[in-house]
Amino acid sequence: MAKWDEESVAAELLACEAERRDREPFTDEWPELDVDTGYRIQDANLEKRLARGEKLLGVKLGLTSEAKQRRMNVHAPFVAWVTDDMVMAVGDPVPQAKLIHPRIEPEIVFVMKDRLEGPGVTRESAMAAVESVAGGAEVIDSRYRNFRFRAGDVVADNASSGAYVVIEKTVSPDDIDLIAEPVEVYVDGKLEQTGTGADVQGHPGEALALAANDLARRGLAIEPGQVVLTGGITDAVFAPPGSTIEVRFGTLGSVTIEGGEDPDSSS
Ligand code: 0L1
Ligand code: MG
Repeated sequence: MAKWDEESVAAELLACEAERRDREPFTDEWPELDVDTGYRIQDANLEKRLARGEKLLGVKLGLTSEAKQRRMNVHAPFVAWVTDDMVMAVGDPVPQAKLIHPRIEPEIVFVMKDRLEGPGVTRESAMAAVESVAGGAEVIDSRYRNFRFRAGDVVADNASSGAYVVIEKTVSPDDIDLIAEPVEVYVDGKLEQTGTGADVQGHPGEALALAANDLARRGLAIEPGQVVLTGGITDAVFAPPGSTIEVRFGTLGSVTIEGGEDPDSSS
């Protein structure tokens, strides 16, 4: 009999998160943990998050850019959940005490006006359902050692969710060229990553459509008022205690995130 099943993997992932403990990917021992199994585990853990009082705020996509797919060696995008427990205000430091090995990546964020339900959603119909666009940054964290995982592992792990911040400035989707929108990521003042909105599936609206169509396979939709993080535009940068990360967009503003204090230091 396999050592792992959906229930035990779900419980172990939440335990790793609570204890700030990483582990080897489950697929090392349970290769049958595929993407569909990963989604059942992800949804089971969303239910547990909601049962303990977290509020569902929306959806995040993972691995929608070539840069991210190459780095993680997983070559398909996927969908996961964001809750209010993951929200950072502008100016908040990286919540090191909750995370194992945080990394930061820039994201285009949509706030939804209308319900978006697949299948058959296109970039155009997806963008017509968007209320506003913002820039943001996701602080990803993985329950897998050295971020080593296969597709089923990372889907089960809610796509390496950790925390995220949305820059206060918002624009109407009609007032921004999302393909050309540039972003730069600085670590301790040094430029480390650059990209544009085109790096996200050619246009972040394609990622939004992809999310709606993928959720439809599980009978789910994106609801009015929800946020959608469309996926890291560039590779993520490490955000250790004491570091300073700045994410600077062309028109969507910028945010500086301090690495914060080392929760394991005794002083
Ligand atoms: O750990 C990872 O990089 C997987 C999650 C990807 C998140 C993203 O691409 O936005
Ligand atoms: Mg992301």
